[in-house]
Amino acid sequence: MGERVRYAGAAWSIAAAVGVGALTGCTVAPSANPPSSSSSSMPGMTGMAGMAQPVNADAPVATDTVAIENFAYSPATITVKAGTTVTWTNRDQDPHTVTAMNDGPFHSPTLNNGQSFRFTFTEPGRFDYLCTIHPFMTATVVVTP
Ligand SMILES: [Cu+2]
Repeated sequence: MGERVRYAGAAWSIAAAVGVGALTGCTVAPSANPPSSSSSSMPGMTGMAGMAQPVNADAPVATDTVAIENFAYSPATITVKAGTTVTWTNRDQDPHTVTAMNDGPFHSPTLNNGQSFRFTFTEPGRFDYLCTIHPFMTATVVVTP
């Protein structure tokens, strides 16, 4: 009796191994088909790529001046050294704000056309901000030591 049980157990484990092998073959194939959904940090960029945007459209720019125009911050990402005062100027007819996300340190009043906002960055770090009136307007200040 003991012999039969042992034999049955061995047969079962072979079947299980084959099953696992088949499963692995199945899962590898589909995941290899859609390759790089990797750089999906910016969903909107996929559509803009077809509009022949410069590749470095959102590359960091070393400047302390940001224009707000056409419902966007320009440049969208800037780098400054700690201690730098950054100036934003609204060039749109519509009002905008410069408001740090994640409880960040700056929060401008509403800026009307031609008005500016200044903030001095003392701490190194990455500061994402947006316009509270048009929350799709986002940008970043990277402060280096
Ligand atoms: Cu705005």
